[in-house]
Amino acid sequence: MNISPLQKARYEYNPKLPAILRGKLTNLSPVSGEPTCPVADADKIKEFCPHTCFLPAVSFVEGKHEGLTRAMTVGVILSGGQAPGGHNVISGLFDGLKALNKDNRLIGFKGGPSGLISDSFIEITEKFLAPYRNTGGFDIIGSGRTKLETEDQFDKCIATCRSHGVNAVVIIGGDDSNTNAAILAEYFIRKNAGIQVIGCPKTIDGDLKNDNIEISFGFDTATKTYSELIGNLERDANSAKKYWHFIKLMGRSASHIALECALQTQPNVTLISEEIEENKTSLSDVVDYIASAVAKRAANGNNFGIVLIPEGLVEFIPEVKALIGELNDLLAKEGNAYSLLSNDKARQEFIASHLSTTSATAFAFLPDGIRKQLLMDRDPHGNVQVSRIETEKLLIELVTQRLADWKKEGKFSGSFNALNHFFGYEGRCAFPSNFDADYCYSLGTNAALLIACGLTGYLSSITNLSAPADQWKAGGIPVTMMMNMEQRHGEQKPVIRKALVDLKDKPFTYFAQHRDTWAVETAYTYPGAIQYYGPAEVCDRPTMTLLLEQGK
Ligand code: FBP
Repeated sequence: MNISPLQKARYEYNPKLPAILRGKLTNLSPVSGEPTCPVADADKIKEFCPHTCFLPAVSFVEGKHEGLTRAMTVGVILSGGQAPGGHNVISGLFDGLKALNKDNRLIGFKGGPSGLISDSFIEITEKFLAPYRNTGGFDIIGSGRTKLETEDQFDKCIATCRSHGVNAVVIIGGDDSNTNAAILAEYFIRKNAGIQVIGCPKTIDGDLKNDNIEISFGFDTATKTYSELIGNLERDANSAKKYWHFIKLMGRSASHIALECALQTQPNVTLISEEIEENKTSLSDVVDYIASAVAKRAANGNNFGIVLIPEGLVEFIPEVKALIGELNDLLAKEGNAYSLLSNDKARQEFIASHLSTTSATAFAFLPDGIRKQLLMDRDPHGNVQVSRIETEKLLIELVTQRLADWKKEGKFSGSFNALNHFFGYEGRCAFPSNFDADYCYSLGTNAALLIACGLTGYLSSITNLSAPADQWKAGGIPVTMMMNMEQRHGEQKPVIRKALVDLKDKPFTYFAQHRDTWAVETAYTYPGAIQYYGPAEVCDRPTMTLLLEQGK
């Protein structure tokens, strides 16, 4: 048996669409709103994206629009890290295209952006797609992290598209991939290529959002998967009463995943990177904060607990952030000289000799393993690979030392046994929750419509997501609206600004109001496994972040 009973049952699931997308798609028409503006650096973004900057947001209403039924061939790529629901975006796109014109075709380029460059493809047919409907993973066509940035790559994309008669490309990706989408859309316009580009907001990290992109897909399922596991550990800890579990959670720079999991499980300590940066909390103070919670609980006889750590934490601790900034620039400029050095010792000496005094001190303070992890290759977009930095182990080591000091000083009399965990990859390919299955199918259907309307440089946007699916709204926003200028690989580049946790918004303020109680008491909540069948309040419930953001 290679199909589980759940997988078989999920093939029968009919994703819910917003009411506006449930009828005949050919009876819909786009309505343009006010011109939009980049989040910052509008003049610079306009220089890079003259045709797609300041475009209006669009929404769909009932009405007639010319050309929706023209025959189209669309290409699709999955880009970056896996996120539950990608297969449903493709299903929605396929069904949407076929609903507009049964002769429309969908071509999947394999392995992410590189498939578009090298023309590695498969035509998506109903028979091919059927076993992937409502399933997790990106295995239908694979994904990749190749950055589309050179004109040579763009020209190869045009050649590939022309060879298949592709009129539009859908890029299913996160902030970096949709930055690629915006740049590609501009290039295609500039070259008169007649190829549109539409993005779909993917990433478990939840950091691709604004008023019109309320959540990126995959965040819902991934956080529910991690929260189930955290809840199970909480119950285990509260049963055995002998371990502290230090759990690092994926999410890159943003702490949305850690915050959402904290809201769902009420652990003893949750670090929020954005707050640590705002308060300029040093590594030593972070250690103090955790050790104090351990000591307070020990004083009540509770030598157990749960600590949640966002994976990007180190990038936000002021002294480590400054160090990473210097390392990024240094590796961008002196990467060749650095890579010619024959061993770790010589490399670390080379680095230390090129750093400012403060950063050299911070570098020297870190354990050898973490120093090596900070020097690992950046990803193709220039990001430090934070998922590979073992912050949870670093914190266990430092908290153990601190508590040993406090024991000598008579400030701590309990026991401290810590176990480390990293939850990341195990949440990226789960069967999409009903929310993600519905949301993704809607994003894909909506993308087909945006293409049929002739739009380019737009992100598929489904909003009002804390309401039942039939009340969701459909439309599109220009990608440029989310862009600003940032330093990448030692240069200023136009990129989508990552949406970090807003310390003034309701999800964080709710957490901040409760965390002192959660730290001392054992106030755990156990969300249990994702449920696909049963009452809507159990199966269709969106994240607490979304509910709190939308005042529910
Ligand atoms: P995206 O930004 O591409 O969606 O990636 C999400 C993510 O899961 C991050 O949370 C994590 O840091 C990273 O991918 C890990 O990358 P890789 O899969 O290359 O190890």
